[in-house]
Amino acid sequence: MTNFTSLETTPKLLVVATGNPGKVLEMQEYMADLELQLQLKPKDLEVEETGKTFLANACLKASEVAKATKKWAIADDSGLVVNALDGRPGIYSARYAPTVAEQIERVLRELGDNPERLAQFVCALAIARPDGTIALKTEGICHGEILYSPRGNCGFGYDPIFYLPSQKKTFAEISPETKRSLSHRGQAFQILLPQIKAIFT
Ligand code: ITT
Repeated sequence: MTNFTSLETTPKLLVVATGNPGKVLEMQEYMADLELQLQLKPKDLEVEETGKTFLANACLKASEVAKATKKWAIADDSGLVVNALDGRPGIYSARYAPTVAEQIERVLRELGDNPERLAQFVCALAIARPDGTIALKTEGICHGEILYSPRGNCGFGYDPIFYLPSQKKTFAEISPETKRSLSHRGQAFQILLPQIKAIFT
C-alpha cells in the first residue's frame, strides 16, 4: 500500500503579504533562523481591508495573497489604539491621513493636551495555505503612551510618538533588536514561531 504522507514535502517558501517595507524588515528578522525562503507579494496585488478587526484583516490579506500566488502566505495587520480617542486610529492606522507625518500630526491634534495618553500597538498575524485556508493566527499587544511631540528616527509609522515607560524611550529611539523583543509584532511572533517551525521545518 502506498504511504501517501511520505509523498508530502515540507513547504520552503512563504510569501510575505505586505507592501509596507518597515514590516518586511521586521518580519525578515523574526524568521531569520528558519530555513525558509521569504518572497515579497507581487506589487500590483492589492487586498482591500474590509474586515472590522486586526485579525479579520490579517486573515483576509494572507488568504487572498495565498490564493493568488498558490503559495503559503503570511500577513500582518496592525495599528495604534489610543484609549482617549476611543481606539482610533485602530484598523485605520495606515489610512488615517495621506502621509505618515500627517497621521502623527492628526493623532497629536486630536489628543491635544488631554493628560490621558495610554495607548497600545496591536499586531495580528495570519498564515494561509496555498488554497487560502488559514493555518495559523494570533495577536500581540504592546502597551505604551502617546507623547506630546515626536522623538527619534528609527522604525516606521507611529514609532516616534509611542513611548515605552519601561525603556524611557519611544519605539523610534530604541534599537531594532529591543523593538523586536518588546513590540506587538514581537509578542505575536513569539506565540507563532514554534508553530511556524512545526509547519516549515
Ligand atoms: P500592508 O497592509 O500592506 O501590510 P499597511 O501599512 O497598510 O501595509 P496595515 O493596514 O496593517 O498595514 O496598517 C498598519 C499601520 O499601523 C502602519 O502603516 C503604521 O502606520 C502602523 N503600525 C503598525 N505597526 C507599527 C509599528 O511597529 N510601528 C509604527 N507604526 C506601526
